[in-house]
Amino acid sequence: MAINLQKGQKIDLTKKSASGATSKLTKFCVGVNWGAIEVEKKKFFGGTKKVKQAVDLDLSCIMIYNDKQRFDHIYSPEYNPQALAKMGLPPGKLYSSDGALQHSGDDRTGDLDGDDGLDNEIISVDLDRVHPDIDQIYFFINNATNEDFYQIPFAKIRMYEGTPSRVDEVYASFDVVSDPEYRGKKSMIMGKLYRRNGEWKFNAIGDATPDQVFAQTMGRIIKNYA
Ligand SMILES: [Ca+2]
Ligand SMILES: [Ca+2]
Repeated sequence: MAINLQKGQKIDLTKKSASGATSKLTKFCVGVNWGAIEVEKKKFFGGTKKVKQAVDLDLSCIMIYNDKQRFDHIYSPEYNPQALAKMGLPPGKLYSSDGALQHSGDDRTGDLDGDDGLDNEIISVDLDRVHPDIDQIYFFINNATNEDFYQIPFAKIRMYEGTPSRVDEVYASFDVVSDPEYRGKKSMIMGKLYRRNGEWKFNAIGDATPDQVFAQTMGRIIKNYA
C-alpha cells in the first residue's frame, strides 16, 4: 500500500511484504508527474476553445556532505553556465558524482493529453552508492514557465520501485497542487532523504517558496534547511 504523504510527514524506508517480513527500500525512483494547463482562448469567429499550455517544471536535487560545506548537485545541463558561474554555481549535470543518483532528463511540456500515469522527470536513487559523507539529499522543483503551482491541473511527487518508464510498486506519493498556500508560487522544496544513525529516512517538506529561479531555491536550502 502506497503511503499518501502529508506535508511535514517523516517516514522510514521500511517495506512490509504481505507475509509481514520487512526490508529496506534502497533502489527507487523519485518522480514528478504533471499536466499542461488548459486555458480558454477566444476563437476568431466568436466562442471559445480550450488550448493546452505547456508547463516546464524542473526537478533538481542537492546532496549535502556532513560538514555542510561541500555539496553535489543534479540540475539541468541546459542552464546557462556563465549565469551559474556568476552565482558561484557549477555547470548542470544529470548524475551525482558518486553515481548514486541519475536524472531522466528535461521535460518541457507536462502531459498534454491528460495524466499518462508516468512521471515526467525522474531521479533514480541507489542509496547504497551514496557517498558515505553525504547525509542529506534535497529534492526541489522550479517552474521554468510562468504559471504557479495552483494553476497546474495535477502535479504529484512519488517514490516508487521500477525504472523511469516502468512503475513496479509505489512506495509513497505526495500531491503538490491541492494546497491554497501554493498560489502564486513557482518553486517548491519537496522533500529530503536524510541519514540518521546509518538509516535513511524521508521527510515530505512541501514548502512552496517565493524564488524565481532554481539557484535561489538552492541557496535557501543550504542556508535555512541543511
Ligand atoms: Ca523541465
Ligand atoms: Ca506524466
